[in-house]
Amino acid sequence: MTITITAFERSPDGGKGLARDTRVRWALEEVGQPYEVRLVSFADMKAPGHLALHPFGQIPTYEEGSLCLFETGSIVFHLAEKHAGLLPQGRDARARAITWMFAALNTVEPPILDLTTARIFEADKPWSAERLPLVKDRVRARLDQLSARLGNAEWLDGAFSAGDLLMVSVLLRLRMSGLLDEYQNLAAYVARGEARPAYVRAFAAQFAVNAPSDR
Ligand code: GTB
Repeated sequence: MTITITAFERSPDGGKGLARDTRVRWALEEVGQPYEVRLVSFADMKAPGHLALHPFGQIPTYEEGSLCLFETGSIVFHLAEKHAGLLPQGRDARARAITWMFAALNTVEPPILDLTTARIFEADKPWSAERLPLVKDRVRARLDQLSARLGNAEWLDGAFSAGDLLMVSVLLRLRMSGLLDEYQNLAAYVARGEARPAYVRAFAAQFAVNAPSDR
């Protein structure tokens, strides 16, 4: 059955892979599923056709026959349950990998998103300089804990899993801030994720759409 996802017609990041379709493309590549992409403009995302797929008017969405999903955590989980490669076989190991998926999205991603808001959307506010260090420290608090847990391990809990896929995807967003490089093991962890052939293919696919051109 054909899988179709949606992605930005042109991502504001110019192909850095930071828009959330990249993590879905990555999961699809990890489990070896071909997919098609429907590119949508900002206006398309808020039009009734797209809102029927995604109530919040965002990308990415996922269609597979009559199944329509939104939320990257749900899409990655669906793929990980349906295909081998992203969740371990053992019941307890599987539950732990799923726990890391939630940790990435519920515990680590929120302060990182807050930092993006503070750095980009609030930079011109008179209180920005005072707030930014507080926001950065909240990110550091999470990174301290994550770094301590990861230690010298290759992945968060044994073999690479959907938990790592989401955690690396979330941490990638920090690179521009310089905060990731304050943690040698986390920077190496992210680099290991980026070096996976499936990630390389996913990144190249989104880059082909979003890279700045002379046109
Ligand atoms: N929780 C949802 C999920 O995980 O699926 C969040 C989805 C989401 O935020 N989608 C964003 C979107 O559609 C795109 S990824 N935004 C449009 C809107 O809300 O109107 C966020 C994003 C956008 C751009 C960059 N960038 O250019 O660097 C990075 C990340």
